[in-house]
Amino acid sequence: MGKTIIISNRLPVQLQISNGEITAIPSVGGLATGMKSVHSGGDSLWIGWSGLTDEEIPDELAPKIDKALKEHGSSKVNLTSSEVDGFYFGFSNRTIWPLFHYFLEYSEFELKNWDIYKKVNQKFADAILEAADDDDTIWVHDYQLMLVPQMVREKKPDISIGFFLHIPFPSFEIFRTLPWREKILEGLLGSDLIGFHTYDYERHFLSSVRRLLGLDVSFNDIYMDDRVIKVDSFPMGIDYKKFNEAAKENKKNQPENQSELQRRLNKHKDADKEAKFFLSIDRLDYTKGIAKRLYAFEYFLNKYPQYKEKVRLIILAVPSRSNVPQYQLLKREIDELVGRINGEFSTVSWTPIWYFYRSMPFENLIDLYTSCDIAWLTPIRDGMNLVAKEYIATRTDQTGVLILSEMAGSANEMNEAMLVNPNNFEQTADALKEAITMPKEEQRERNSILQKRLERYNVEKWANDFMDSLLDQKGKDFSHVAR
Ligand code: ADQ
Repeated sequence: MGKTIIISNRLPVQLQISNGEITAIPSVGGLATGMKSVHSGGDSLWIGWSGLTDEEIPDELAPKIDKALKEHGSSKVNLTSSEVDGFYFGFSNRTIWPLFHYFLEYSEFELKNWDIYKKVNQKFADAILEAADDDDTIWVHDYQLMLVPQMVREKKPDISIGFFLHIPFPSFEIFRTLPWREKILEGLLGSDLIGFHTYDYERHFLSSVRRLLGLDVSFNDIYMDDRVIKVDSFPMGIDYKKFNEAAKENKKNQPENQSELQRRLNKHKDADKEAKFFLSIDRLDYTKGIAKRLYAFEYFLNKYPQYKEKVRLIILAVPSRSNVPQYQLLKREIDELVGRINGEFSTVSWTPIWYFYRSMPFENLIDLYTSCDIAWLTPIRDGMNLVAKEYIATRTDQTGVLILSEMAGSANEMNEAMLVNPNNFEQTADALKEAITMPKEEQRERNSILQKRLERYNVEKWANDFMDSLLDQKGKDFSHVAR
């Protein structure tokens, strides 16, 4: 068996240039962690964009960058700034991202960006073809690279290719509006295995394949020429142990070792034993429903005024895609909403919303997870939502309440959470009240079931299941199925 080649838009390392020297720092993001068992296990290569455009890399530094990346089993695809604009900010994030999250009105159908998307996908495919042997296994990730499987298949018809989509696949009625819909499906069908987070996304995809390409579909197999493509769901998990153990360590921290954040949170909790912290953590993205959450919070404070001065909402919003206009507008809307609600309800001793617009180090993320009584995660649409899983993993005494949107992929596996429709403020306000008053015994009952499930189906199992299924698919003999 050959090596494994992983391909994603971004490499799992961050490059830092200082005084002509290059440092490559491993990323801590979900995908990077998730793929650890596949990538660090031995013979593997990760291909992706480094995050620096060609214009930002001085000629003399290019070999140093390649060397630093090689030490992390990585190899970069070179992109110019106009390619990043058209491919990443353009087609990926202004066409596919909104469309696949049902924000049809935000989707821009620009021929120029589509052309750049094709061109850049070909660059990624060429980088694979240059590195791949026939017995290698290729795993392509996410919506930025949907044409890559077919581009590789054309040149290497027998190589094993898997594709995983990290965002929802929308219903046929939404998907059909895309001018290049057939091309996207054909691109994906270059794979042997196509994975989604949930059964619903899988069904939507199969329905589009049947209706737009007229292909034969039986259960989760697609018949195309002399190939059979398997479609399946693989709900992504988290590194459960990492979060659980970090939380245990966090609890042991003596005051002198605690972060400023942890000390402040503890101080407030000590001062008022009935005080409750609600936690909201997301990238600042319109799909995550942050603005709706703020309106729902205002509605809650008006409907249940007895909780004024008792509850606090901590919002951690990570800056994201800030040169896409919709994200700039959203940032302004959230800034204004936070200001208005705080202005309306604050007292001399109480500020209802603590708003952080930044990324936080892992330790502070754990401070928040372990200190907040209620995690309030209500995206309008979300492929999975790993934050919900991380929160539960850190609840070492099994208390804590998770209020989760029905529209998050994770809701399918987290039935013991309080599931709400993010557009229903009344239901959400009532859920907040119920969460505040939920007996500890009930919290433990719900969380112990969730924890067992998350511990068993962790991110390593997710990656291994996908790889096993891909190997299994490649090992099958389909010579008799040509239709
Ligand atoms: P995202 O949209 O980025 O991912 P999510 O699944 O919640 O959403 O993952 C976010 C990750 O970032 C989490 O691991 C979290 O710990 C981390 N994070 C969040 N806020 C942070 C902060 N302030 N500082 C530091 N780290 C922070 C996409 C899809 C999701 C899907 C994932 C994985 O949109 O639906 O679950 O991919 O497939």
